[in-house]
Amino acid sequence: MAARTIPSTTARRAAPHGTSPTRIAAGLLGLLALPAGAAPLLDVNFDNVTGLSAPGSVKTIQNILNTPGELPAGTTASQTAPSTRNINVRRSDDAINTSSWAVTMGFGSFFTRPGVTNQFLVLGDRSGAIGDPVGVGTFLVALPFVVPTLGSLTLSFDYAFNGLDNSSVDTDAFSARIVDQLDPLNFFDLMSPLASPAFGSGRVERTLDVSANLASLAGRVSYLEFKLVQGGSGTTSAVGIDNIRAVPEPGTALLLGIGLAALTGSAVATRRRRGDPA
Ligand SMILES: [Ca+2]
Ligand SMILES: [Ca+2]
Repeated sequence: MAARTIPSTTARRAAPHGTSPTRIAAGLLGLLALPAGAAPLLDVNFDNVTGLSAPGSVKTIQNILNTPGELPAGTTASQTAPSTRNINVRRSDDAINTSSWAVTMGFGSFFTRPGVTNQFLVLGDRSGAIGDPVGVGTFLVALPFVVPTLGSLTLSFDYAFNGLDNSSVDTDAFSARIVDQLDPLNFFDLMSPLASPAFGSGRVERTLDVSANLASLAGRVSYLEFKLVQGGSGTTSAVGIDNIRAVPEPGTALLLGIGLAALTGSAVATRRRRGDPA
């Protein structure tokens, strides 16, 4: 019964407070015009990690996770023997970056940026050029975020993967996946369309339709998980990672905007029905 007066009173009274249909429409048009989509769900470049004061400085993942705010809350890491210091963040003037692409040397300055000291994540090496540890190991970092329920999601990161693969035993491999926080068997492999094992470097950028590709993960807390496996004795590999981003695409932002506009309109209508001041 209250609905009889809502259309006219909402439009007339709401105008001075900035929620008129005209303003909502203008806001939606603004969203339509946005080229870059909504705020990122993940945006990690490791340049905020403190304590790397000189070339060769290494800050272990354990120390980083003990420093609030240097990685997203809830980030996890794990590594097996032979050492517990083989996941870390380093500077672009570290030997692992500046050494050549020769096997078990470095990343050929892949992470160097003009005029700045860039910082990046290393999986599978303790310090200096690649070479320590030699042997079997698994090195994993997982960053949490919530997969949107609608639209599409673009995930991107830069990586460099150099190693000595004793493939007569097991293959050294680098993987990147989106994994359900509560169900490790529910995951989406970001690397499977690429050459594997992907020795080399490059930028992975994949835009996924949530309903088509990530339906079982939609709305759930998930991890963007990076893992290096050294598969057998005599193998020595390392991976560098930087510029990790997860961004909802404009379609998702627009739908979110429509949802917010609907909620705003609903709140105004509720206040009108209750007779509250705007
Ligand atoms: Ca960086
Ligand atoms: Ca080393």
